[in-house]
Amino acid sequence: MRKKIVAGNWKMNNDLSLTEGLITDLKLQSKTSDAQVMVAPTFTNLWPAFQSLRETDIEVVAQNMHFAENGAYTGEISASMLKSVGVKTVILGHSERRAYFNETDELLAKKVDAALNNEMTVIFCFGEELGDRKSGNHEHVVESQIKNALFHLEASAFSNIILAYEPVWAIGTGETASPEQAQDMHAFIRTTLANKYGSEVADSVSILYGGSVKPNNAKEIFSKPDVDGGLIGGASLKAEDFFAIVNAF
Ligand code: G2H
Repeated sequence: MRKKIVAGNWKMNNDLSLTEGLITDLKLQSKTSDAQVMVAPTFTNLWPAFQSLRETDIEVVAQNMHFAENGAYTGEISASMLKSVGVKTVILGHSERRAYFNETDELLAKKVDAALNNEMTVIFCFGEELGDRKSGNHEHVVESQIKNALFHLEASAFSNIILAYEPVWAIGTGETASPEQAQDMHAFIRTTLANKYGSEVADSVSILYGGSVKPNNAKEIFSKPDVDGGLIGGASLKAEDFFAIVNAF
């Protein structure tokens, strides 16, 4: 059985007091599904979030990290720094990092290696742009993003990899991939993994969908057999909406 996961990506939202408020609200929610819940605050709020959520089953994860262990990388954060504040999982390759911070597949491969070498779990994000979808090139784009950043890994590494398919045209736009589009792509991703690593590995990896998941569309998206959860942006900033999505499983 693959793990079901719903992760809230808070992006660059919420200062310390708003983060504390959101966490207080999260603790008032009750979970009726068996999904693992994660939240990704900004770097400055990781430690207070970890302290506040440590007695709960909500995991605190980071939105990014650098590949180096330490050194002259002004403004960056390493895997061991994340681990020192209780973080064991990191989101890498989000399309906003790729688009605004020029993160390439090659760089992401190094970040993935650094996270895995530090015994962290990676939520690896990828997805095609609107033009790729319109030209029918979406599967090719997704396949190369996965191959370039992950296919140098041993099969055993995939026990610490979660995939997140996020079509760029559906991020924060209110546009969602239809449940069928999500299922088709997730099945394609699993086949791509199976071709390289075999079906046992492919069947064990959780593949999340991200892109304008809301309380009113989560159930249908999560009902698809190859969709194992969601990476939630806007709708994760309200505890009630986020838990409506968590409980849509
Ligand atoms: C995609 C998603 C979370 P949103 O970026 O990663 O954000 O749900 O706001 O589209």
